[in-house]
Amino acid sequence: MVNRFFSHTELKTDKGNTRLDQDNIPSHIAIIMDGNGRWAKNKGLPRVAGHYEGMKIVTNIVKKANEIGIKFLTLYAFSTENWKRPEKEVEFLMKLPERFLEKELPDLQKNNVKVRTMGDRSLLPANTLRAIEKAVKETSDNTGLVLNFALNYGGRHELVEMVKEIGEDIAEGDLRPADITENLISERLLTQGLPDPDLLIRTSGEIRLSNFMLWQIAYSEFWFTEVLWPDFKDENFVEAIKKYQQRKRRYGGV
Ligand code: V07
Repeated sequence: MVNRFFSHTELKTDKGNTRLDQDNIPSHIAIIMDGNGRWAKNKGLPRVAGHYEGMKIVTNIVKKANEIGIKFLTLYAFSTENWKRPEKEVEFLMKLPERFLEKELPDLQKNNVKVRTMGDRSLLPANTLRAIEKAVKETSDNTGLVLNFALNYGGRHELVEMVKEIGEDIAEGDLRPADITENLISERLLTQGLPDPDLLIRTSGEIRLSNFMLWQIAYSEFWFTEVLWPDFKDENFVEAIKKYQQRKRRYGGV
């Protein structure tokens, strides 16, 4: 029960207990899940232990997002730059989609979650690809939360591929330069069918985009936290959404 006589106390001790404004729930949240390696290092553990712990947090946040009524959740799981990491670490990371889905697919199904991915699938190991394709297929008719994993994704790469495609269409005579609009571009990106993110969250204190969704975040609210991804709690997630709700979104107007 909320103490209505001492609401100042409630504000001070807010651990995510106050209510969200149900009329202003962000439709699409994108998250850069950073700090897994540092979390492990702080504990004297190998980096992969951080990645594994981070995977458990994905489960929690998907559940919470669903509960809150988020419609689209995009998670940056693996970037085009991540291939430069030590081979053993890449190998471990590439097994995580399969491990995650093996454990979570039944619950995702039960909760009406629709799984999709964005990024170049051609470089993924066969087992990883198979697990992902199975999950995408089996959840394709679900109508609840869209859970979009950015996997081998890079924002500039996405833009380059879009421009190539448009160039080809023009060369073939199927498209005129005058037909190029913002909508046409949006429809040719990997986020086709998804609205632009309303809120971008990055954990672990780094204040940069790292090649994530360069086109799509033009008007997104950004929320950064020092909390490392494996330490990220439901309360932190709710806090981010509350901060979003407190901001006045202007879209360049006044
Ligand atoms: C990965 C765990 C979360 C923290 C960030 C890095 C490590 C879930 C997936 C995943 C991807 C596709 C899919 C289902 C699950 C995943 C990678 C890394 C490469 F269809 N977590 N997670 N994939 N981490």
